[in-house]
Amino acid sequence: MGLSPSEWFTEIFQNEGTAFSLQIKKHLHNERSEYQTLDIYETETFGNLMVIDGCVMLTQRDNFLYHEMMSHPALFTHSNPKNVVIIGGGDCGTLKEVLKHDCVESVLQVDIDERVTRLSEQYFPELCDKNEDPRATLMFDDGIAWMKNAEAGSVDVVIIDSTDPVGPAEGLFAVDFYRDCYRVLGEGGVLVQQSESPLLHAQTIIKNVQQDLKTAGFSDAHTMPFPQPVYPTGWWSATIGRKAGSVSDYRQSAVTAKTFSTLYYNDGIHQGALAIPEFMKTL
Ligand code: AG3
Repeated sequence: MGLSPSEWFTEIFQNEGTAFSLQIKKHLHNERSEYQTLDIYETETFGNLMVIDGCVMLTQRDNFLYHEMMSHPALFTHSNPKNVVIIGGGDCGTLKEVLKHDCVESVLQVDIDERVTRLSEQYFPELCDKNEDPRATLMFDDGIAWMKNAEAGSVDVVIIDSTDPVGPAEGLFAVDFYRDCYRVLGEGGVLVQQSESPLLHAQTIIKNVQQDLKTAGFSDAHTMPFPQPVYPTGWWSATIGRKAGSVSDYRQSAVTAKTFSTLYYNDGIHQGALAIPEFMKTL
């Protein structure tokens, strides 16, 4: 990883024989935190870029796609989301989207690595400008342990905004963790988990997430594909699980009447994300 002589940052997807590159102006920051290696670059055309352990996390130009799809479909699937917990999400991009919902009374973000948030405050200030909202709490702790100890039925929506399922995030893609989420969710609770690339991971990670959610007790699980240019293959997904009822039922009139602005998400996008691509129908 790092800079090639022509000043490009490249994330190589070794197993897939592909890579994604961004031309960079400057390497702004590098550190080894207690948990991972963190890099920030200024790119030529995508704004600032955050990289964790060599994997692209977000850029200023296109993070809205991911953060909007990690939040709004799940929040509009719950009938009245008041208490939201974000596991991971230290850059605060998901938090910012969740806080756009007036019905939300509290959002707790539990990320293991405080340095991710501190760097985001510095290099992605537009994602952190709602962190002082009295409804928001930033906790730096192990999300798996937090979920194990949380009170049953105390949360309406759980959002798992993690890195790839290797290293610290591995335990977030596991049936035991989903069982804890299920217990902590109230009646009508909704969970959403970032679930990697439909092109690369349909038969592996996505299939497992869907199956594990059902094993943990969720009545329905559905994977929503969306574009994300800077991640492997440029095509990413989020998988929603619902404690009772179908993921296809959502508060459609509330989406149409929403008063906050988004750059990608709207009712047509929500409906489109509920469609199942042919090759994913057999998962
Ligand atoms: N979470 C998704 C990271 C997965 C990207 N994978 C990769 N580049 N290999 C990003 C955190 C955004 N809040």
